[in-house]
Amino acid sequence: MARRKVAAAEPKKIARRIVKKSAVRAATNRPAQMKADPKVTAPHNGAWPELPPPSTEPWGAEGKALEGVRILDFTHVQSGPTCTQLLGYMGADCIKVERPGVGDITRGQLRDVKGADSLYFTMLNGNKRSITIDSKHPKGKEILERLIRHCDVLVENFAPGALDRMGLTWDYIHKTNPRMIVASVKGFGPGPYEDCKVYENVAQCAGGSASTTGFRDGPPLVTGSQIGDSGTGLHLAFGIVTALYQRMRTGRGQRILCAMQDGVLNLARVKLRDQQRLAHGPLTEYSQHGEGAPFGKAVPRAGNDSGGGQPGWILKCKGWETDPDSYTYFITQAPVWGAICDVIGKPEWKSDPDYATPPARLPRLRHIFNTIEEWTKTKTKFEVMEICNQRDIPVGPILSMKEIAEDQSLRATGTVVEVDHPTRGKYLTVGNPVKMSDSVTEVRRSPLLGEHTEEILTEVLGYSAEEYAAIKSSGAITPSEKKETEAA
Ligand code: CAO
Repeated sequence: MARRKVAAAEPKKIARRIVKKSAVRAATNRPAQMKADPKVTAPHNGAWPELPPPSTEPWGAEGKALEGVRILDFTHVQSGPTCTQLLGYMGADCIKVERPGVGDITRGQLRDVKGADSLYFTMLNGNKRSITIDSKHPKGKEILERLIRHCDVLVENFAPGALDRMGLTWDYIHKTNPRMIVASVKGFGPGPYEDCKVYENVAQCAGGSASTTGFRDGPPLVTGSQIGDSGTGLHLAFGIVTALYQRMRTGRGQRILCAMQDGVLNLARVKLRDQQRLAHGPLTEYSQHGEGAPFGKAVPRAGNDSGGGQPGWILKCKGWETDPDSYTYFITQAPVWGAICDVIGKPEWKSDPDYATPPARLPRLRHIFNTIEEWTKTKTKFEVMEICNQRDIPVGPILSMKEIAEDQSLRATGTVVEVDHPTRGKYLTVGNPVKMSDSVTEVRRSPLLGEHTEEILTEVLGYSAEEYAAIKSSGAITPSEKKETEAA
């Protein structure tokens, strides 16, 4: 009881401390945009400084959720760019800093159209502006200082120590702009591997995903989903938005670290669950149990077993002999077991003690799935979906990337978006996977290298035309001759 009282009093105390408008202004970089409705004085739920009354505008009319947030985007390759692209989709102004003449290395990786930025780059850098700055050039450092003063968040995923070697230490940044949030992706957190450079698959291996992916009699496998890179970028975006929220109360920034190993482990947490369950006996829902194969000391690879308590497997569908994706995922969910028995023509299993209950089925899962497969092989994966959905049986077709690219419903929801690019023409990208009723997402093409350098220097940072010309001739924003000779 006493604890509850303290908890209820605490937000009010916080609210009293921060309710003054001046304090709200101090906690944000743009008082005009964050200004609360002067009519409202009561703190919301006692914890939030001054929320305006609920808007009466129609849903979706309130623009972009992160409008006004400025990101100093020092990211490259995939993990960091995933994060900043998501923030850009939400409306943040992402100013991507790239090395003059070189840019993000992915611009030239896996090129499919000669002379155009690769899809690797374009699909991870939409909704951003590009400025080229040599961060080691004295004038470049001066520009960066202005950007640090101007922005809310610096996001980076350089190799450990690289930001410090540029002179952009936390102490320097925090002194220059105490409100700035500095968000980093690294391969590992503090510990024996903290200095290591890390790419996607290394993270999948170090985070416990690879050892638990694949078939029991095969080697560890990495997944096709970029859980190390894009997964960690997603975690970082969550950290940034949370830190922006906290800054509303504290007025100061903080450092955020997302280690790729940690991000992968977070996504693979059910396997750490199973590791602990192993101490108490075999993992009965793993098909290996039904097959009589003993468990070792660590969680084994479970093939296509379902990760939850409802057994599932990938089954062949009509056309599997020629189409590598003619498969369905089929879950024998307990509440619809009767419907499954009817659909596959085994109504007697409903009352047979060997099949009627989930524990009875566990030792014979292989036989059960083989029997269901005899039925799924007579239907296309979409027919299986249609028939099973009518009976609430959870199944899912194995969709190829071709099918996804052509799926009109994904286009309609803005999950797959076609964008036009000046040098490569039209390309598909993945739009905002997070749909919000009152925040619109506009997906814009990725910027050309340095496309917005002049615009950012003059319109955002306030350099005069003369100063811009001087910066240009200083070599801080253009490729050095040496670099150009090397590139040629
Ligand atoms: N001006 C001048 N120099 C610049 C610059 C700019 N605008 N932008 C980058 N550089 C410099 C850096 O300062 C660094 O120089 P030093 O090593 O001399 O200090 C150099 O470019 C290379 O940076 P890097 O070490 O980060 O890049 P890399 O290609 O050697 O390594 C990667 C790439 C991804 C392995 C490494 O950045 C890393 O481990 N990052 C953290 C984990 C991560 O995000 N991995 C996911 C990558 S996506 O698969």
